[in-house]
Amino acid sequence: MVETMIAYALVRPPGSDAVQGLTTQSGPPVLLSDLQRQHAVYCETLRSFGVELIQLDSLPGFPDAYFVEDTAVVTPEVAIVTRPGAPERRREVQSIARALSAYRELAVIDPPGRLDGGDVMIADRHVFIGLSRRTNRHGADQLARILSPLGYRCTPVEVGDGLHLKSSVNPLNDRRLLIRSSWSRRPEFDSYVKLEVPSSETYACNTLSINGHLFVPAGYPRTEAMLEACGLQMHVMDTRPFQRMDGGLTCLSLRF
Ligand code: CIR
Repeated sequence: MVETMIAYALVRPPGSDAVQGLTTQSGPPVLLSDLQRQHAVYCETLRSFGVELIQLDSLPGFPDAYFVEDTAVVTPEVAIVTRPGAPERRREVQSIARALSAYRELAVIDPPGRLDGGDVMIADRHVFIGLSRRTNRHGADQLARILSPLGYRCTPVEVGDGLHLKSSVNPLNDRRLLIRSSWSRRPEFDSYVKLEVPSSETYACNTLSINGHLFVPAGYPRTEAMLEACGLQMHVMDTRPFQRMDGGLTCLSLRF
């Protein structure tokens, strides 16, 4: 894989209503202070990777808005503003479109398309588009119609378990994928070297490889040991507050 250097990461802090966001997790409620503290750690860590942060204001009334990854897909050529699968999240995109218009030409996903950025994994010029509870075939087809003429190969992937495609697979360096073990024989990923995450550690599939660094959720020792093979510098962060809201490291930024 040709590693693209990332110049910018667009982020937005969890707002005062962030604890009311969508989640499938049960258990004690997450604390706003924990979300805010770990978000600040996240931003500082991205900065240490040589990335310039574009920091948007929080968006009152949209408690999931700090999971900015779902609102756009950004390539070197274009920013595609999504139509998030969760109706409550749809109007997060206006402010994202405004911010991204300073950096890229914009394209949009129209109804009846639904697409979450968490379902889009780009490795080299290959775009894997997860078909999930959030992303439908119309959304995937629209994205493919925008990106194919730009020279991207687009492959739909049935997500099944997990919220998004990137809950189960993410690109590392040198044509390696970090992938949940039950997906290791899926034909879509045949041409990659696979590092298989054991089923007890599936959450760790959401590891972010960026500018020669690996940003890894804390608490997954087998995955961490396996990632040593990549020879990249590893940074481990406590993501438990985000996990309670069904989020992880990739969803907290838009990187380009
Ligand atoms: C949601 O359900 O939309 C948020 N609570 C979590 C979104 C996580 N996004 C991502 O993994 N890309």
